[in-house]
Amino acid sequence: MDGMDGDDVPVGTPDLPLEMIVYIMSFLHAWDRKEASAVCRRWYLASQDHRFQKNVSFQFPVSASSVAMIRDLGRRSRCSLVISQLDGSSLSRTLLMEVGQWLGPHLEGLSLPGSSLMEASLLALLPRLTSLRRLDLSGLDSLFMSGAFLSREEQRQQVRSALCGLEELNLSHLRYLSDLTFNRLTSCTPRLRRLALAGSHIAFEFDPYRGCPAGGARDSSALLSLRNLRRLLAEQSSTLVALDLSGTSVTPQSLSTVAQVEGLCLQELCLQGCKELTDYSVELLLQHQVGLVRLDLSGCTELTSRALLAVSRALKDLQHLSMCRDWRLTDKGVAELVSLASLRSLELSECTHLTGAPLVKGLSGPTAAPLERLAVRSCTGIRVSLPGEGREGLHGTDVEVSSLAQLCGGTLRELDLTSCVYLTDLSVHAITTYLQALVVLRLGWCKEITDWGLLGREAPAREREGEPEVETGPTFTRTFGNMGFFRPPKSPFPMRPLPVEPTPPTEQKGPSLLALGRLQELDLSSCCLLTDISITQVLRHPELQRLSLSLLPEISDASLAAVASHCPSLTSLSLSHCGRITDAGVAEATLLLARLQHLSLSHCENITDRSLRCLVQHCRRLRTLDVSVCKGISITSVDRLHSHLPFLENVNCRFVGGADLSLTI
Ligand SMILES: *[C@@H]1O[C@H](CO)[C@@H](O)[C@H](O)[C@H]1NC(C)=O
Ligand SMILES: *[C@@H]1O[C@H](CO)[C@@H](O)[C@H](O)[C@H]1NC(C)=O
Ligand SMILES: CC(=O)N[C@H]1CO[C@H](CO)[C@@H](O)[C@@H]1O
Repeated sequence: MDGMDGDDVPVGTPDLPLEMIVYIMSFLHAWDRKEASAVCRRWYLASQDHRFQKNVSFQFPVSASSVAMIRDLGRRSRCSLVISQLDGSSLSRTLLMEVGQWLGPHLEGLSLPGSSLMEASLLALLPRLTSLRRLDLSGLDSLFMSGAFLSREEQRQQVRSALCGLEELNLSHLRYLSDLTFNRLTSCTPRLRRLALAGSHIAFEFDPYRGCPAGGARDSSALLSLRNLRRLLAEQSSTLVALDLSGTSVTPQSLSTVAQVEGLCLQELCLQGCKELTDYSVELLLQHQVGLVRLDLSGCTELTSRALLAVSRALKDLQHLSMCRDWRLTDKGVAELVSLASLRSLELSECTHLTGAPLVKGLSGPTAAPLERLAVRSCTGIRVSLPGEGREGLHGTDVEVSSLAQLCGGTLRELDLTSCVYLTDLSVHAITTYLQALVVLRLGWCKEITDWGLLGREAPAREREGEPEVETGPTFTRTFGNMGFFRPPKSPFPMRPLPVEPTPPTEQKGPSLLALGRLQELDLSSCCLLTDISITQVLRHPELQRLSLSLLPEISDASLAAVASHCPSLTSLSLSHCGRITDAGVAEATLLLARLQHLSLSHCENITDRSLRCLVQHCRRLRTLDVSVCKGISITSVDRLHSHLPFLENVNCRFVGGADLSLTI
């Protein structure tokens, strides 16, 4: 990229017509297009073509430089903003005024996390946002505390005429929401499709302030009552399809009255962590809401397999089900659920009684559609006694994972096996053989995985027998050309014909991790047997954006350098507790990782201020950095970062320099 500046065309690129550049850019991922737009003026203009402008979201904290950025964004036709750390300061007010002035009618989404904003600033902005589709006011207690938000009719009229097209409203985590403020706001948004009230204070049964059932005759100025919520659901039932009541104290009776609101046909319902819900209340809910496509019942700890069975019988169109942390669940009902032809995504993480057998059985059934997403983190029970168990070197977990991998075939995009601690290299081989469409793979804390697993090779016999490795370490060639093709274990299950052809053995790309060429996220944290031997060779994923190699004490700068040069799209990298990483490695890697936004180097004892200087120089987009417990880093350099990196939101620097550590412990 040397020799290029401002308006020059990249050296060697013919002066293509703009339409041609636009056409070429249409083949790029959005994030690559963003990079390309920084190359020269013509490429920038091409990247501004209306066809790319549909759904771009910009995220930044309040700062003097973000005020300047708003004007640039004003040239776009459509975008969304996520602005954090807004407060009552004049800088915040200026920023919002600029947003109104430059982006007003173009803004599609606005979210203000971690802010404490006053009513006046927001009321000055909202009337100008005439195309707004999504508004997220979650956690903005400062807005609702006084109870006066939108109390004047003339304000409401202005806001209503701007927001009458609003589709999504997020009122999660609000302590001071009351019937009055809720009604004033929702009267300005008559056609909501999605409403989130997660973790907000809703009085479902009893009004403690007035000592009477919630929703007596009058609207409360202190609480949001069930009666009032039902009224809104009824009024907007013709448009409303998604409701989030996670983390509220919704009781079985109140859920059933919500489900029975006339005309309400929900497609998405999120009830995470509603601990009072019972199996019976789920059955009642499903009698009235049979159109649900997405249902989240995670953390509803009273639920058992009866609820799961009810779901699989009532919801014929169900696509996404999440019942993580419902630890009473057993295998019962799982096979029926997985047989649902519509099911695409299943999350059963931390359901520790679950085994893999019903998943395998359900997926082998005639109606089962291939899953796209499966999360079974910490399901240590995925390990049943099966015909294959006891065969030499073959673990129950591996048998199940191998069968799952074959059955999910080429459609699985996301697989979370974090903390499935019995899984070994054989499972990794099955994954790389059958699941080559994976975009997300999480294998953190699967501590038995070794270099051989990632390399797609069998461990030498002496290693398998548990003999200590000789000092020179395993030998391997740098090319995979002559690598033995790994044949996955013969499955003990009756199988339907497999859709995936095994990679021919002559191919360079053997079933090592290299075979998962579409990976965007990979978690190998705490797979502590992994070393430079595999990491330097098999992490070559051009689309990889998020990578965790935390808690790998063996890996060194060689791994970091290899990752940096072969994974150019990385935006998030975690190397915490990698004690052998040094400043030299960071210096080399940062040259290549200009897209990095999140970096963790916590507990890396050989990292010093020199690394931070490299970050300032080369990783200008950094948003979060964790350097906690890095003895070699001084608090003065951390302070310098804040003034030099425009997007930096958060630096975790507990116990830097080492000094405080001894004092605090
Ligand atoms: C735009 O992005 C939001 C989330 O960022 C998503 O929910 C929505 O479906 C997207 N809309 C389109 C038209 O792609
Ligand atoms: C609402 O906001 C919360 C907190 O900011 C967020 O976690 C949640 O995903 C949002 N919900 C929706 C439906 O956008
Ligand atoms: C590679 C390297 O320099 N490792 C050093 C990291 O720091 C520890 C002690 O702080 C040394 O023992 C290592 O040699």
